[in-house]
Amino acid sequence: MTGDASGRAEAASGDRLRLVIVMPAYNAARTLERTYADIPHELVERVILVDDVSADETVEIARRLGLDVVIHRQNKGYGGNQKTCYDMALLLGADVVVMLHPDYQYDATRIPALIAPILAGRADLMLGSRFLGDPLAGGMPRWKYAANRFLTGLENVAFGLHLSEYHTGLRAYSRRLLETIPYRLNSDDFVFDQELIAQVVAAGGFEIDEIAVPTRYFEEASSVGLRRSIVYGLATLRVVARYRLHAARLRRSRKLTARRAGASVPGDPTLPDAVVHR
Ligand SMILES: Nc1nc2c(ncn2[C@@H]2O[C@H](COP(=O)(O)OP(=O)(O)O)[C@@H](O)[C@H]2O)c(=O)[nH]1
Ligand SMILES: [Mg+2]
Repeated sequence: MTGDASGRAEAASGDRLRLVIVMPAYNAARTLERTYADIPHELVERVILVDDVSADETVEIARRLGLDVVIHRQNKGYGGNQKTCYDMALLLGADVVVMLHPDYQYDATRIPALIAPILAGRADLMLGSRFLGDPLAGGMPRWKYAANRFLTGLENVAFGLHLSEYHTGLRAYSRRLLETIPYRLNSDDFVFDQELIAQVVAAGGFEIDEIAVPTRYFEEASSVGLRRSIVYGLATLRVVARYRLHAARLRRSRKLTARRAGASVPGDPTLPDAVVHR
């Protein structure tokens, strides 16, 4: 546990809402400490880092910083990493969960603004959007900017939303949302993030909103090149198509069928495929 309790928000019942930060990590040694330092610790109950078999000192640094560290036995990928992140956060009693990349790409000092609508009961999914600011000025490559704009436009039409971007790595969720959405059925790859949004839309009854976050591009902040981006883009198109077929009742999708709210966490809560250090 980090920080003191005084600044934490209080639930209507008077209980403090537990904010848990999860960091899906893969070779984050050079950026983890900076990312961690910017977290508003006075608001946070726990910070969990899930290591996807990094080849660098990510785990040692995370332990030194006092994070809760979970180590995958084998590399699962970015989506597989997030599955462990959310399983752990729910298991540890999180009321609100923030997903923060440990690569210092997203500004962790924006977390209070990001979670405020969830704490106020006005939103269940909050996205930190780079496109509410100036992503090109922040160093986003032009081709990523164009691809993001194209996919975002398509997703807005398909989902009936008006978001400025869907591809951000700074997100916050209510516990109710994570308990309802069958995220364990999603891809273990980057498209996990898009599948989750499609699930939220398909479930209905969840408010999605966004706040502006600065764009930060530098060498360690991005490992995804053209080839992986093309795979990701095509996978995103497939998510959109599957969503439309599901919504039109032409082809039902199990992934897009919400679980009962309050149902237990899917998968084995003892996480047999991971080693937990606390
Ligand atoms: N588990 C896992 N995480 C990865 C992998 N590649 C990248 N990541 C994580 O996924 C996040 C996004 O990747 P990144 O390269 O920063 O993508 P970009 O910023 O969108 O270009 C980062 O927090 C990485 O630590 C991987 O192969 N496995
Ligand atoms: Mg990044």
